[in-house]
Amino acid sequence: MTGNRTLTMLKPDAIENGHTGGILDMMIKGGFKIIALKYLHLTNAQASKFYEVHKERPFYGELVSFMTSGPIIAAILEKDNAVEDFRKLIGATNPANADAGTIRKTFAESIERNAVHGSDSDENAAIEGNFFFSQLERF
Ligand code: FUP
Repeated sequence: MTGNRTLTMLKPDAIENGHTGGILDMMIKGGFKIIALKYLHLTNAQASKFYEVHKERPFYGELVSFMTSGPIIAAILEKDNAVEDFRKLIGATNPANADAGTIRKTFAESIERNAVHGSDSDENAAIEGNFFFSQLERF
């Protein structure tokens, strides 16, 4: 079942820039079904925990600061081959390198303010889904 699910966030830049509807539309038209969804403003502790794997990276502090700069939308999405297909739909981390027609090419500002998150493995999709959602919040 995990192989069919991924976790996404619409990041503060995407919300601020009014791209919520456009991005969710691309996800749904891309064949992803919304299983769970919430609008929230991460605390410093929550964002630090979510991005713990990056804590030794030079951009960690800025990443946490950006991710707590405004509200986000978190969602669990379902589709066959969800993790890989979703990473294709969002495009490269740096929108300058992302393919035309991808979410990041269309909506992201920069490598830091890159509009969306997508899990990078089935294992992390499950961990990240559990970070945001209880079983009662999944439909
Ligand atoms: P991705 O899996 O495409 O989201 O990219 P990474 O896991 O490599 O990075 C996680 C987040 O860290 C990115 F979405 C944006 C941020 N980041 C930077 O701010 N600077 C960098 O050089 C690389 C990543």
